[in-house]
Amino acid sequence: MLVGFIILSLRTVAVISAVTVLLFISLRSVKSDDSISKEHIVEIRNLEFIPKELVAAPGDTIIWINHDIIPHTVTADDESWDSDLVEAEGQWQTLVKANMHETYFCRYHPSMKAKLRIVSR
Ligand SMILES: [Cu+2]
Repeated sequence: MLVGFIILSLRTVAVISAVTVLLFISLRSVKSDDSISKEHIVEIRNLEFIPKELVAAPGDTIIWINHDIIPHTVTADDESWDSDLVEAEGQWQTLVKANMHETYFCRYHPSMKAKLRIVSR
């Protein structure tokens, strides 16, 4: 009888612990979606920025990786931000700001155009 009660209690404790852990994990993942900044990759291939439009939030980091065999730049249309030269297989990154100019191009190849869409998270 006592042994049965102890086993039942242990099972109850185990179930409660498992539920608590699951709840903690799910709360953490909800929180991470809200507050943890993200890292985005924009690839440069064949004279194109991929993706052409990237949605990002202030505090996120965007990394441009140049997979072409020639250098490019990542330059805001109003020139308020600029990577300068990004060598072949080189990369450049910047921190997203709320008031950042959203359209950009390459100084060497003005037909290379892309945009950011900055949203608050
Ligand atoms: Cu270019």
